[in-house]
Amino acid sequence: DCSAGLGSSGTISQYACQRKTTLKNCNKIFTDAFDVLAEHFEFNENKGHCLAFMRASSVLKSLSYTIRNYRDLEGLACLGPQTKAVIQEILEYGNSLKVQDVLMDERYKTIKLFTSIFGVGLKTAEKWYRKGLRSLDEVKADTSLRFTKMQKAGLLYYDDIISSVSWEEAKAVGQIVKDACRRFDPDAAVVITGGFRRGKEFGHDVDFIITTPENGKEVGLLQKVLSELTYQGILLYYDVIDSTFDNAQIPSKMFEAMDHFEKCFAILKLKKELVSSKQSEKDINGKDWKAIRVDLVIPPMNCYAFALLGWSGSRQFERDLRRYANVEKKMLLDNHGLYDKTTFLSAKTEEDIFAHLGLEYLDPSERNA
Ligand code: DGT
Ligand code: MG
Repeated sequence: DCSAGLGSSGTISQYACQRKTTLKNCNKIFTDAFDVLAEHFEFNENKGHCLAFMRASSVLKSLSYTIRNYRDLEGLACLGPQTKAVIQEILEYGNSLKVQDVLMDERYKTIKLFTSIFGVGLKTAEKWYRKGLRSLDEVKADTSLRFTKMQKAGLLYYDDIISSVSWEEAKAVGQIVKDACRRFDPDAAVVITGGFRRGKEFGHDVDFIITTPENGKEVGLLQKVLSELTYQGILLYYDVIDSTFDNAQIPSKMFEAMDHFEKCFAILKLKKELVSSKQSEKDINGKDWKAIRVDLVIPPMNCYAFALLGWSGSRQFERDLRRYANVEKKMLLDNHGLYDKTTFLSAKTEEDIFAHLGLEYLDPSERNA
């Protein structure tokens, strides 16, 4: 339960990797507002303001008490005049005018709608907005647009993909992926990562890390698994990104950069009969399946712990973990490894990586920053 105030004994770290952030959020009224503002600044490519609101939101998510007055903010990291002003406004009036304005803003609403399509990023959404398009129907009807294969799939399965994936559905997909992998390598390790590993009940996709105990044996596995899923008739869409991984590569400083492992962005057809709570359910059109977004990432075993840590999220947790490694330890961390000045530090488990960084281990359920 969330206690009132009196929480700010001691200080709270500016780094999410030094805070425990569970899914229990005592300050949702403030963090929802900050998340909207962060997204607004992201859409306007104002990185500084976007980051400021994301960090402030993350700090408030880690508190075990609800902010009830301005004094509760004492000793909290990452709160500047701008974010404090929003908190003050919400404390006084129950909401923020700036947030209300953003939520009503036509550009914000349209960019949010368009970027919710699988395969549509900020640049494309903006281009469509500038063309005067405002709805999905208008986008679909515009014959001058050239859609990528990914966007076509995104539009075709839009309603299924926008309705979030439940843990029950994720488990059912997990069984399908595991069975397909084990067919070709009985020792293959198949782990659900991302938000579900952090204990979320719903997600926008299901993320998997797949590897084999023996380094190198993972090569070729993805292609076999994809053939198997195609044979089963449940692979609705896939895009394979080949590995560009080089063991000698020094970790990149750029967090947002995609990692170098072989991976696949897919859409799977999940039969409702395979989901325990949805047995024999059909929608009005008699459709007895749901399209689910699935990411498969295939690192070699010697990178397994780094890949698992990097894909478990949350995004803010990952950003702060790398920033902490960089600024406080003068090391470089990414999804492939940890580099200390001249040497790579090896790790078999996530615990090893936290230990290398001199950090207390955080369970995935405490990484919901
Ligand atoms: P969700 O799926 O919306 O419920 O939430 P998450 O936390 O599962 O987020 P998701 O699926 O977008 O990504 C899972 C984690 O994987 C995320 O916290 C960071 C990592 N990740 C995903 N995509 C990328 C990427 O393009 N680059 C890097 N470096 N990391 C990524
Ligand atoms: Mg996910």
